[in-house]
Amino acid sequence: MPNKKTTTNAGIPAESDEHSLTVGPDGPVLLQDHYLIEKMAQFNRERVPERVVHAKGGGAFGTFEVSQDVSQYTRAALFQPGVSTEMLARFSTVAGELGSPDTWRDPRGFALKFYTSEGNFDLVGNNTPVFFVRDPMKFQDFIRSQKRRADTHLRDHDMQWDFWTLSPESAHMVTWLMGDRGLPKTWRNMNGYSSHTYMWINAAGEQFWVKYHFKTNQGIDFYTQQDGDDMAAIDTDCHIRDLYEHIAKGDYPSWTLMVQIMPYEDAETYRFNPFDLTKVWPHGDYPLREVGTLTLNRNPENYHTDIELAAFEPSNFVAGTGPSPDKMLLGRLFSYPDTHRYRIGPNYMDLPVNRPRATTRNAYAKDGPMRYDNPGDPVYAPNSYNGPHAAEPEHIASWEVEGSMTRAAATLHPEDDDWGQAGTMVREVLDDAARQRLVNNIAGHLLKGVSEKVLLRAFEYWRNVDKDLGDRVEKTVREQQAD
Ligand code: HDE
Repeated sequence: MPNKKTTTNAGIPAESDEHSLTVGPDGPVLLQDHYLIEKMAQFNRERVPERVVHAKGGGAFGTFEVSQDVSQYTRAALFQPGVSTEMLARFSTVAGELGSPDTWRDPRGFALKFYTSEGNFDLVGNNTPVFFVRDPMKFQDFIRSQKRRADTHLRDHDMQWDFWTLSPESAHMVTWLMGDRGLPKTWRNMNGYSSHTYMWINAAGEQFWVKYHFKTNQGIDFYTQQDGDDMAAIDTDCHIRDLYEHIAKGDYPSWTLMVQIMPYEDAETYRFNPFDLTKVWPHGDYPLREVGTLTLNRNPENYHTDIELAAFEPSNFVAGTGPSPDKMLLGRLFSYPDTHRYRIGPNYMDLPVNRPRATTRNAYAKDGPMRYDNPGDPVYAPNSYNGPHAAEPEHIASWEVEGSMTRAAATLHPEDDDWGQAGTMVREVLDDAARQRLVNNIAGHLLKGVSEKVLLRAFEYWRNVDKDLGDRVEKTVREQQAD
């Protein structure tokens, strides 16, 4: 017999796990059966709303160990030589709901929370170094075009390509999406990127621009479209399972953090807009430098508590780090705390997985639903009763701005356009086999219900990326339509 006795939520021993309270064994169920009512009411309230994007995912805890000295660029404690920081990672798809297959073609979320000695630092990236759009005004529309129609409640490739072909800035990211990186074999076999440009600030207050690259130490591996489709029918949770089982058997996945550092003053004259999220900084311009190693070595004890309620927010900047003029990043700084307040509640930061762990919290936030770690008096600042007071920052992350209010596309740098970097990737980064898989993936996706008028735009879209690629895509589609 198990030694633990079932209790109610109030700790009162439950009278039965199986039988409702009735008049006689066959009589009516009684309203005073508090435990039965508690069980049914609790069951109806077990779900929190799933994430509006990145709903399907999984993750684990680990450590980040600094191996190189980058202190000349940042004073952030977690990036100092020899420092080890506990962290949490969550990987995810983007468009699929909670029950969708791990092997749908999609970018993968690569969200990191570092419990640093100066407060929590969150880097919420993807497995791609760029993104589909460069203005937050279009993000909501982009996501809706990837999800479900209003009439059929079905995903619709015509809708996806209608948006993409009317948004040429998406070309670089769609090339990544339709290529091998759009269907990683496991979360262990993919890189993670900040995608955005961020700021680093050193102890002297000097500012630098930085892009983060988490290079997998397990090697890049991917599914072909057919293998991914097959796996979706075999095991919809194969990525969650893979990560959990490898950590459980002590085979800990790791990533090496590399950064690209741009001197602050280079930004203005750089050949690409360094804050345009649809662009990379070619590594020849700003080489990768190693910082340290991220290792995932502890599975969540409870998926709901540790992963479903985890709240990542790009706005958690610790000293020595900061934002950049990237419009998408600045939009995200509002959106993540907003979505957490809606999804989990205003005191989401009170939850163990979201609280700072390596430093004390002296916030004046108080009360509200489900708050259990409430600060005492004084409840205001300034005060003369020994309450916390803000320390004047040694440096505030900042950049120069000028101009009157407007709604306009960002200024173009010499080599800025919507097609060039995608074309360079197709011609110079992909090998023949990868290019052929790209053609097949694009054509296969277009053949699933895309209307003729959108098809014609799609062929032009791909010819703008690379003439040969576009011609091959059109030829493949037309041949298969004729079959
Ligand atoms: Fe997100 N994104 N995002 N996103 N995103 C969310 O926050 C948003 C963008 C990313 O594992 C949401 O907690 C806006 C880029 C990841 O819990 C939401 C914009 C990148 C995750 C949100 C973007 C990301 C999210 C929904 C455009 C890569 C999962 C649930 C301005 C650099 C984090 C949530 C996790 C989740 C907003 C664009 C990555 C709605 C407004 C670009 C990895 O707040």
